[in-house]
Amino acid sequence: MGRAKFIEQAIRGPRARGLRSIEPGAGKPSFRRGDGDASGVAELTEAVFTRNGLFNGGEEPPCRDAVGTNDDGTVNIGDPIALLVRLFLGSSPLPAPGPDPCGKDRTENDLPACQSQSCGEA
Ligand SMILES: [Ca+2]
Ligand SMILES: [Ca+2]
Repeated sequence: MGRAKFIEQAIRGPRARGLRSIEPGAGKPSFRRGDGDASGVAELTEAVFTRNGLFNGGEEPPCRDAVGTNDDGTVNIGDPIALLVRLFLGSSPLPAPGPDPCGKDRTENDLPACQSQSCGEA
């Protein structure tokens, strides 16, 4: 639900709000899906960063949920591939949140919750 709809329902009163006014993932920290290095932008370097972390002993991403671009609850080679397909072939958007704007993960998985530095504080 967008902010405008939430405000509209808040103005109309509690009967109109119901449970639909609760954002999925409310209370969770926010991040941009695909922005694995927390730079604020999901770009080609993310795919390289993730691949290096997985196979070349590279740096661990600060937010594993962000590099989990296909949102299947694991980080593997499918994630940089999903990002590359999105960036260069214009496939369907990555699962929420993101990569723009910041948001909360709307699915439950075993990846640790993370607050991206580029998204401010939770
Ligand atoms: Ca980035
Ligand atoms: Ca994944």
